[in-house]
Amino acid sequence: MMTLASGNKVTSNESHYLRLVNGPGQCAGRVEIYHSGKWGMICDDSWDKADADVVCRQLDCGSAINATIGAYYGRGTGDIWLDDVECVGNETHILNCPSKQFDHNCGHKEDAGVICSGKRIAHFANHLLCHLDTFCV
Ligand SMILES: [Ca+2]
Ligand SMILES: [Ca+2]
Repeated sequence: MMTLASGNKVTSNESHYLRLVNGPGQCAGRVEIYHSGKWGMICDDSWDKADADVVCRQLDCGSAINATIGAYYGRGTGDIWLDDVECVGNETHILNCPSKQFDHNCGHKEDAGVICSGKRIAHFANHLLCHLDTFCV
């Protein structure tokens, strides 16, 4: 079940000026970065699991299950802050990855997103208790 393009439902977990918007839980959604007083998006050119891993880790959401492309979680509005992101996967911040920062050749139909695993924090009997989210695996 997906709610596309409603635009501003924010189920976010904000950390280090990074948030996930419009997803079904706190650890999935369109990636937005705060810069220069505004939230902006990431273009999906070169967007892949290594890049998504960095975002997931940064938000304490475990590792990436998927890197979503093509505005899977709806089109954002405003600026596109990053394009051609080329993380190795072990960077501590998405801005530490090589990319075209604050410059791009994209439109919002290319807004990037992530689906993260969530973070498993404890086992109780047969139950898995997950930190932050529903995507615990
Ligand atoms: Ca990449
Ligand atoms: Ca590009």
